[in-house]
Amino acid sequence: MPHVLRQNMLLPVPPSVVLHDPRTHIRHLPPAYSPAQTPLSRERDFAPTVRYHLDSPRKPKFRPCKVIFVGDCSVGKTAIVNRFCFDRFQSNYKATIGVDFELENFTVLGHNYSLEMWDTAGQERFKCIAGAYYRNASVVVVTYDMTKRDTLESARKWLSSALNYNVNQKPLVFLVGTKADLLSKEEFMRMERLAGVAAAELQAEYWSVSARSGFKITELFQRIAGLAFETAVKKEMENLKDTKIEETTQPPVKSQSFDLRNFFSSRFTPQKSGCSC
Ligand SMILES: Nc1nc2c(ncn2[C@@H]2O[C@H](COP(=O)(O)OP(=O)(O)OP(=O)(O)O)[C@@H](O)[C@H]2O)c(=O)[nH]1
Ligand SMILES: [Mg+2]
Repeated sequence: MPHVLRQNMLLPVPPSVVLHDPRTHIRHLPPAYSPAQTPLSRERDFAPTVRYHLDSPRKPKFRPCKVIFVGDCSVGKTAIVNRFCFDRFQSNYKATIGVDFELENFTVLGHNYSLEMWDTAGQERFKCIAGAYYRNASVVVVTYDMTKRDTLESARKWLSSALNYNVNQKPLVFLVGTKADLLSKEEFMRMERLAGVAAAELQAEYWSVSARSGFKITELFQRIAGLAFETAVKKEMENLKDTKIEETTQPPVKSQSFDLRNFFSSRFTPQKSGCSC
């Protein structure tokens, strides 16, 4: 009776396994789409100073990173966010009204890090509403439709209006061509060449993706999270350095005198109500 035997056997307890989502678990700096052409980091990994800083026993906490998606209407902004966040694709077009918001949690080098994704409307009539959500963006993703060249020409306009709301910081800029699945190989290569020139002008990192097939979607979001995280750590390192310099430039306090008269007078004044017992 093999089933009885198995019941009575003392089976070893299986080790508890923590499963990480490989999409959102980042241990090395994800590479650029074309590492030779990016104006952002060309390194294959996070800077050693960043790893060293994070090794300290103090566990730094990082604020969520604001990522804004801008571009002409119907270029596929909502589709790329939905493909990454929910692994779904809808072929019928439903215009975004104003702005949509999604939060995605990552683990980068063992630290929690979230991307706040602000998917803005491309339709002109919503522009004034969407503009209000551009502020404090750490990352700007300018999106264009690879099948429509005029949407690439609009990229400059979208980027400059996003940067106008972010004059105090320098966001990381990505130029993303969508709907790569709809192009023949020749059309794809021709469009990438044109977009590469535009990306260089805009000082943006270039990516071609397809929300329909999922081509390069995960890689793009991992790259955004990895670079934004590295930038946040470097900023924290700078801030710490500044506060240390401030502390060392403060004159040392040699002695302090306290006026104890008020302290003793309030303590030893007899109570008006007399003894409480
Ligand atoms: N074939 C194909 N179609 C796509 C792709 N991405 C988006 N689409 C289609 O393009 C249309 C517009 O996509 P959306 O993501 O809604 O465009 P949007 O940029 O968010 O548009 P607005 O919200 O109006 O600014 C939809 O019909 C999508 O199904 C893609 O990668 N491949
Ligand atoms: Mg949309």
